[in-house]
Amino acid sequence: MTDYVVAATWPFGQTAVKTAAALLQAGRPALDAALAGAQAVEDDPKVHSVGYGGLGDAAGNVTLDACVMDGRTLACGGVAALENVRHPAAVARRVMEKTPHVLLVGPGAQQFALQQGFVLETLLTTESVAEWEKVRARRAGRPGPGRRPGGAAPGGHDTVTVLALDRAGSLGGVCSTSGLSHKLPGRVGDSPLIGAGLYADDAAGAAGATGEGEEIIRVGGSFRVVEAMRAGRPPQEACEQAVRAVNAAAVRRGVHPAEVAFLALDPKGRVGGACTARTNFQYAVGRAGKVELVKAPEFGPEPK
Ligand code: SD4
Repeated sequence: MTDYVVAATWPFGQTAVKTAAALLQAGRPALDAALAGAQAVEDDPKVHSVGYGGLGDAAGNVTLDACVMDGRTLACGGVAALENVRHPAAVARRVMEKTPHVLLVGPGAQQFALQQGFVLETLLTTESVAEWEKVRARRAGRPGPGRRPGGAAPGGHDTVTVLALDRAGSLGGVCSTSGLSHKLPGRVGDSPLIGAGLYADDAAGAAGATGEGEEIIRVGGSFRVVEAMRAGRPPQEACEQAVRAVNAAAVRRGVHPAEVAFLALDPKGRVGGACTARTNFQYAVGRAGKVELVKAPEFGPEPK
């Protein structure tokens, strides 16, 4: 029997890792544990970039994106632009289990959530509204969405991605976010997209992303990391390759590379993480009853 391993993005990933580790320790499947971990972060009102208490789009509406993937079967599901449901990752799992589809969006996703017994509630908190106003004032006169919701959020950063290896040796992953703050209404990032924000395959590894979704989608981020592991790269090197691809894409477009990070876990339980320059990406790792916070190495664009 393998020992469990769980990894999650950002310092708030420690909450996810602790929750997930208890389930993995008890022998539960990777996806169950990863989902419980992500849900603990979705429930935390202090995290202004995931679930309840997330920051709104340009019109002030909180719209959530999430997806899940089971490395045993490649079963997967996602929801995008889902409003007023605090557990989008759990809805994504129902999409995976109860429908023949992979992705439901907007009002259709909300209707499905209601049919599945989820309740509607406001996801705004007094604190998140005040924070949204602060970001708006700071950004006044500057076009486009906030680069990172976490940059504006005290005590919280970005998307939660949880990758787990269970004691049966299988992988599962979950990704959940309220996306970039002040994004255009209708904007969807990488987080609900299988292959961009998340990918998991027992035969190769699991990977997830955080940061500016447009740049992650552009390079097929998480799938790229998993395919590098399939080709024999350790998770650390696989993440670094994907970060280099993000940097190279920015150079080709003549823009400054965005803040993007990747996290990976392979079937042997090895974990890796890497990010673009000045992203200050940290991730939590749980194994053998311990949780540690790791600072990922940063990579800038290669000189020409
Ligand atoms: C998005 N990747 O919507 C998410 C948000 C995030 O750091 O992780 N920002 O693009």
